[in-house]
Amino acid sequence: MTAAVDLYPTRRQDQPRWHERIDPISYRRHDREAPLTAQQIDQFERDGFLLLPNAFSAEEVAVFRREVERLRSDKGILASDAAIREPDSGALRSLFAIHQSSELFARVAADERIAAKIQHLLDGDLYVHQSRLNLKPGFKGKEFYWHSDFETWHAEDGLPRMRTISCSILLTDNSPCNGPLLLVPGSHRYFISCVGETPDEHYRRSLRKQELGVPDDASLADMVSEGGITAATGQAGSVVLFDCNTLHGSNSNITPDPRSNLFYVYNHVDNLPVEPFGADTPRPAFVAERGPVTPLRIASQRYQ
Ligand code: AKG
Repeated sequence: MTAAVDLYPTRRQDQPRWHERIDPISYRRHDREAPLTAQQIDQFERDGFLLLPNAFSAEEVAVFRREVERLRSDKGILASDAAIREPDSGALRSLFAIHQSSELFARVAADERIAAKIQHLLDGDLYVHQSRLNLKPGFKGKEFYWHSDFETWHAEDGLPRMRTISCSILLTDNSPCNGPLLLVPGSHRYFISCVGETPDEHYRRSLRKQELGVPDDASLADMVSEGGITAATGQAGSVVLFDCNTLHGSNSNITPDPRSNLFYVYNHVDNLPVEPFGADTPRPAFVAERGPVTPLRIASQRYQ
């Protein structure tokens, strides 16, 4: 097999470099069937993310939260590699592959209120590359340092192109204080190659605290001085769609109020991972689906 061309080199040089994005942002413009307005598509194109306030009702969020409690008390899941703990307190930080461990969260992944919008933006069939629940309990929930997801997915999973969108569903209110997702508008237009070689099984460390595959301070400062920072605050049930290359992160939660969010990463079926571009071995399937995949069957869903 010939190696795929690396359009976004990273973790190879001793100096960070900026590369212009080669891939489209929204692969399909607005048309009569679009489940997004022309303004929403323009906003996603310009900022690299889009907020959808109150996409799910309070009753639906209550159903999701009951399911989170069920997963959190499942001893088998808690003992698996998919359960990630905070490095210091040992508190549960993330649960991966929730679309596989939960029938309910598999249905949510296919919910037309999110998946149809992403299908339009990526123009074609989708599958879930990764899913996770990020719990940020009051007082104990720690930060996620600034990064572009695509940098890691390209280097460690072998995702070849930027044709991937994440969706975060807010399961608690995300206030300015309890560690909401922070995004840098416009950062999705440049790929910042990072410095440093990927160690073996890097995911075991990076999922708890990411230190490699993060942009250098000067690049971050430039990006932020250009685009600023937007906090994706909103009521539980709101949704954030963000491009795979938008720089994002979040602060620790030192308030008493928990911040829990669900994440789904949708990839276009033509963009399946190949060999990793910056690591010796790919990450395991619970963190990066490698296929073969069946396209998601998007449908209207009701939860009770
Ligand atoms: C990620 O999952 O890549 C994140 O950056 C999550 C950030 C958060 O949960 O605040």
